[in-house]
Amino acid sequence: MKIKRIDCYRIRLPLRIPFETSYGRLTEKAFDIILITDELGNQGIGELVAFEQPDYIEETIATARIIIEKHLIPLLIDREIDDPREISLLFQEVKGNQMAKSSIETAVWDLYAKRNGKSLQTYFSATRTQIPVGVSVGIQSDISELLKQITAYVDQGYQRVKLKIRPGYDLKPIASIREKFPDLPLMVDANSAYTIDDLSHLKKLDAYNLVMLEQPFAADDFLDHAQLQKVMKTKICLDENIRSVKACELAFALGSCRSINLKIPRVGGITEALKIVDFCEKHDLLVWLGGMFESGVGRALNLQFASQSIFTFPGDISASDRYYYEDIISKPFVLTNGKLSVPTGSGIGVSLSPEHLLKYGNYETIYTD
Ligand code: OSB
Ligand code: MG
Repeated sequence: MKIKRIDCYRIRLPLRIPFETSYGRLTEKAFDIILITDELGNQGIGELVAFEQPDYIEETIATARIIIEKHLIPLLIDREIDDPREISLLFQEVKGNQMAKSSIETAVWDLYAKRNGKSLQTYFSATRTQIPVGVSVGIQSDISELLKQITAYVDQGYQRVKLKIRPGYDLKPIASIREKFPDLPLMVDANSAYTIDDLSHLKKLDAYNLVMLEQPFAADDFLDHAQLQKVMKTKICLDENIRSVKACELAFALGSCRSINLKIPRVGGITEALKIVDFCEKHDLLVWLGGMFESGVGRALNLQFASQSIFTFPGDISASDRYYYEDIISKPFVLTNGKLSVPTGSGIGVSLSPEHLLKYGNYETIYTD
């Protein structure tokens, strides 16, 4: 196939509840929806999930746009593409910038599946139709407000809760949740807010039967995480560190973690994500699918990917109404018995809502031949 045209919607969706982490507060999610059209008029859709601030990892939506327009699109056009697995090789000369790469790579996968009239999950030999999901809860200064939120999510059926923590906001909220929900699958995510000096403090988390502790230390640290994992009973999970299968190999070799939060955009796309799934399967590392406050487009992709049988642990893939008042796809995702359904159409399986795209964003053509 040949790429003939690339268009983009630049969207801002207000969040229903502001999302606070150890590094900041998000009230609105900005993202780009990228549409790639082939010579037959088929269209693949990808989402650029980077944030506006470089506070989760270094990439931002603005840097990603430059990488896409100046460096990735020129590599993509004027050539015959037979298989989406070629894209990650093609992009290898551009270093880093995984979210930029992923927005294009996943759109090409969607395009390819649509050309062949197949659901994306068929390319992963995946057959599950209902995916168990969890919810990630932001920092709430008021504990009773926190408990109210968690109670509502548990009542809705979410199968696992992840609490954001930071120094000064950890033992107390965790103990309050445990008191009210002794058996709830509960985990915590620090987004790099601690250092090895907090080792003995973090060891106290072992008392709360947490399913895991996500990313306590810096995004480029493997040694301190290994030191902590050695003395903690609770599984450590790496998120920000994991940009490639190489990072998984390193983490595994050093014993830095026993679980991997896999986000397709943070590793540059589907092809690299599949390598990570293989590696985790081979080495008995618990792998599960994380989220980036995606719109329905990224969520559909995540559900297609999470339909592989290895993803039994509930991912950060919540229903549309956990994040947004209105989604930009025609049918928002709803929670049924703690699960979301894998969309059944071809490719990622969802169609866009033209009305909502224009209500919340602007349209621009970024390449035409
Ligand atoms: O650290 O996993 C994280 C959201 C944005 C950026 C980083 C993270 C998160 C979440 C929520 O925890 C995931 C989601 O529900 O999309
Ligand atoms: Mg995380």
